[in-house]
Amino acid sequence: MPYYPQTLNASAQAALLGEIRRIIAEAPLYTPTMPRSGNPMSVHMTNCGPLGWVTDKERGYRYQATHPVTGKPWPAIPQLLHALWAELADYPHPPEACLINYYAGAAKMGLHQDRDEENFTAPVLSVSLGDTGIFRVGGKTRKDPTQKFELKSGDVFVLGGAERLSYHGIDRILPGTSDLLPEGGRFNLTLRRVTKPT
Ligand code: MD3
Ligand code: FE
Repeated sequence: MPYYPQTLNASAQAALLGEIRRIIAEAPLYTPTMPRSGNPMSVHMTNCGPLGWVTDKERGYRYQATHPVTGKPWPAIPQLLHALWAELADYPHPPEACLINYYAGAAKMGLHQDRDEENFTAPVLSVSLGDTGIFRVGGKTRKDPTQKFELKSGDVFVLGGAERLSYHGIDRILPGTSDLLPEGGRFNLTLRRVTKPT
């Protein structure tokens, strides 16, 4: 499991948080809803990059070029994240989407696969900021045994190759484990390649 603990030091975390604040000012966090049921997710989301991952009751999981509430194009992916991808992803094309998840208090994310991309040859690169998240990762089927990791502020995870389609989720957030966010909670950023390079 390519896990890079404490890859971002305190000043890099603060710089990245500043970029996230700027992105959210332009592309606000919104509450996604599940396909069919329309149930709200507990995680709030926005994106940056040419494409963003969204979901709603009517049209389900997909990537699109515009924010579902404002209708505007997503802001650009910060240079700092492009540099991290170039350093760690081992993939010769840039990411197209950066999903920004925000977990307040009791937010969690159930076990799932990331399979809305056209291209599974590229890895997914995750960066955590703020309170620690209890991350669970298993195998290619929902029944496979899972391993737990504590994702701390500044940690980076790269899931590629055979692990790209592993089931994974966030069980819970440990409140008060980081001083980075005055409001508490956790941001997770995932950089993704969506399309096949032409
Ligand atoms: C394992 N996010 O946005 S990131 C997601 O912390 C998502 O917000 C979690 O799962 C979070 O889809 C986990 C770590 C991660 C990201 C992508 C993966 C783990 C992965 C793709 C395949 C396997
Ligand atoms: Fe995921």
